[in-house]
Amino acid sequence: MDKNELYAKIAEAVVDMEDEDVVDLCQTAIDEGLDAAEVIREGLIKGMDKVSELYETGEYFLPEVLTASFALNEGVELLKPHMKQETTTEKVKVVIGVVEGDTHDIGKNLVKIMCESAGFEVHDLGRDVPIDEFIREAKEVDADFICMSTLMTTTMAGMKSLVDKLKEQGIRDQFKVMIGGGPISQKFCDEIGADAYTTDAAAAVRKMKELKGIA
Ligand code: B12
Repeated sequence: MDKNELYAKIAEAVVDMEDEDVVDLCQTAIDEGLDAAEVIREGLIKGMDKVSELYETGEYFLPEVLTASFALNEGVELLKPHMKQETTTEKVKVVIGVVEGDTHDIGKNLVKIMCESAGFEVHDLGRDVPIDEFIREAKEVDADFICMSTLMTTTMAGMKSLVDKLKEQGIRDQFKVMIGGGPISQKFCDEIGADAYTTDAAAAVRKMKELKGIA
């Protein structure tokens, strides 16, 4: 099977909530020597994008979305050990989480996986994380990056609050603040004074390398 055909089938299996098919097809992709990160990007995420569309148009409801996200996660679990592991000479430390009030963590988990496969040290705080907890952890591990994710407009304000708190504590320059998630934009990033925003997980890692001066 042509790789694009296989990616389309993986996406379709996510949309159809067929977790066993997702796992089998991801295994086929690995057996055929395809790049695990590409399988996630071109297969699993494309499928989840379609699920989002179906939810927006009222064809899918929360139970379908949840079941599809389980199927996506099964695929991610299978692919994770096959991600190419880069090694960076410089240790890059990342604190990541979903801001308080929000439990959407699919995107955050993908950013985490991409960071890990780039050889970064990742401290995952999970979801629904209080802003002070991001700061506490970042100080404790002496992080390079604080990465916040949110999918809800109601929780975006937490991101501004983190930047403001860092300023108040006189430690704004100690960390690079990266933000992402559905409602986030470059405009919002500029407005709140965060350091960077990207639309996807692979770009997030490229941006982090750029900011750290490791190409
Ligand atoms: C899946 C989903 C769910 C799942 C979540 C499962 C899970 N474990 O995450 C379930 C079914 C549980 C769910 C629940 C709810 N949901 Co929901 N959900 C979605 C849906 C359909 C898709 C989101 C998704 O996973 N996309 C796929 C991932 C891969 O994309 P992503 O997260 O954007 O991540 C990528 C990039 O953004 C980027 N990125 C992400 N994070 C970061 C971080 C950094 C630092 C960087 C650089 C990049 C980056 O990289 C990622 C990968 O490339 C969206 C619809 C949509 N259009 O987004 C609604 C949506 C987000 N949900 C919504 C709502 C309202 C809810 C509920 C409140 C519903 C309810 N009535 O109970 C609850 C949430 C409860 C809570 N407080 O958290 C709304 C939010 C509306 C708003 N204005 O805020 C949306 C937009 C749907 C809608 N149009 O109404 N949901």
